[in-house]
Amino acid sequence: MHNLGHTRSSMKRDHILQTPDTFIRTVLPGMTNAAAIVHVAPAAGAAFTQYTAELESQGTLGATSLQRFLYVTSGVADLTTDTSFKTLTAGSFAYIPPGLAHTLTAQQKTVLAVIEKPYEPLEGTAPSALLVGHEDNVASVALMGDEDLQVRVLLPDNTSFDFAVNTMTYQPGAALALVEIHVMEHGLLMLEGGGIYRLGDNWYPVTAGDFIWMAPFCPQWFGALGKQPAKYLIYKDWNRHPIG
Ligand code: UGY
Ligand code: MN
Repeated sequence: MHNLGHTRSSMKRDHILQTPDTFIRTVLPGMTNAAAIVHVAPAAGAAFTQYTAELESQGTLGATSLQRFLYVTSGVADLTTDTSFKTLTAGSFAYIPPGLAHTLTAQQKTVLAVIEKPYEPLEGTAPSALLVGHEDNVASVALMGDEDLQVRVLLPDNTSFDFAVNTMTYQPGAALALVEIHVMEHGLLMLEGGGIYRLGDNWYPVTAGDFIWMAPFCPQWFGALGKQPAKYLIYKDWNRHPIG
């Protein structure tokens, strides 16, 4: 049926909710047998770019000189550099430092969350080397003592990284303990389940497949609804002074 111009997607000064019915696919330079859904980019006011890459078998990502983070939502892909070869499966993630030449080739249909950001140098610190891991091997920690809200911090929390990427899993009924207002911005991909996201003065029903961008200081709160856990992948800028 025709949607008569309705969508849950919303674009406000300090946040974007982008739902799959409004996704537009494009091909970024260097991508082959692949499409990108760009969720947020500097054009919208963000300091990073996040997109979903949908790769056919043998599909590849284009090159970047920026630091890049990958998280596999489904499929299998090979990440190759001059000195390493890693196979990524669902739940695998990779941190690729700025300037490291690499190729990412799908073995089968594969979907990845991709985050790219210019590295913010910090005196006395160098960017991390290539890092590849799997979510299952990352310890899960209760947020503020709430066992029903588990966080996995995927990247080591040290100043060689200027951003963090975490997964957060809420049991049905679990919620953030407060409305957060903070200087960090977020890119958020709903992976499983759903609930209600407060963004600014708006309350949105959200579900797996949705993307949210939160600008710095966007008031934010989430409560999980339904009978299955809600889980999201969340990016934030981290470990740097706000004034740069
Ligand atoms: O890490 C965070 O700031 C996280 N608790 N924010 C969020 O889930 N909206
Ligand atoms: Mn937050």
